Amino acid sequence: MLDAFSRAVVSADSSTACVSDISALRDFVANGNRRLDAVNAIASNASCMVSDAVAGMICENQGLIQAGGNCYPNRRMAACLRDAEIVLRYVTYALLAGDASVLDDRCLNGLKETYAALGVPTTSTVRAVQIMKAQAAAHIKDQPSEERAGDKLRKMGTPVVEDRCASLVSEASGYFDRVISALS
Ligand SMILES: CCC1=C(C)/C(=C/C2=NC(=C\c3[nH]c(/C=C4\NC(=O)[C@H](C)[C@H]4CC)c(C)c3CCC(=O)O)/C(CCC(=O)O)=C2C)NC1=O
Repeated sequence: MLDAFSRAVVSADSSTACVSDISALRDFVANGNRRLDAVNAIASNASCMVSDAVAGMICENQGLIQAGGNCYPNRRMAACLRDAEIVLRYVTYALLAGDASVLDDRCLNGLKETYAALGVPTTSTVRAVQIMKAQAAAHIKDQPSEERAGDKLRKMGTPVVEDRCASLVSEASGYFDRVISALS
């Protein structure tokens, strides 16, 4: 598993050079508190995000919870909720580390094959991941919508800078996209 620092060392080493591009690492340090706020925004809303994403996925495809569907019976429903939580957790690890390797190596490696063997439908999984991607963006920006969240609306109240952490939103989105492409 690598993070932004070890990644810089490994890349420099593979071309037998010293770490020369310090500016990206300097930014990583300078914006460290924003990164921690972003991770916290996801982690502390995780159970709500997971249940909402899986509920949304099922609403759109109710065959999943009928006999023969992959969220039926309750044992599979529980496995599905657990998997969505696992994916979200590894995305937050990657966001914390500033590097996707923990997500790739410990979560996505072999997942497509596992799902194929178990008959877990990847299009539905991808839908749940897309919903979590949208939720994560809203929570990092601390702009969850009243329309979608209803009385569960919860704002972190952390000071959010002018660009609403655009670079962290796009970095997090990239990790969700990695999950989607690993399953597709
Ligand atoms: C640390 C990384 C890690 C991952 C990622 C992981 C995934 C994982 N998901 C599994 C099962 C499963 N995954 C699902 C998930 C779903 N079914 C649906 O219809 C939805 C589309 C979707 C939820 C979004 C289901 C239902 C099962 C059980 C399938 C079965 O036993 O028939 C299994 C088989 C073993 C088990 O049931 O526990 C693994 C290994 N395990 C790990 O250790």
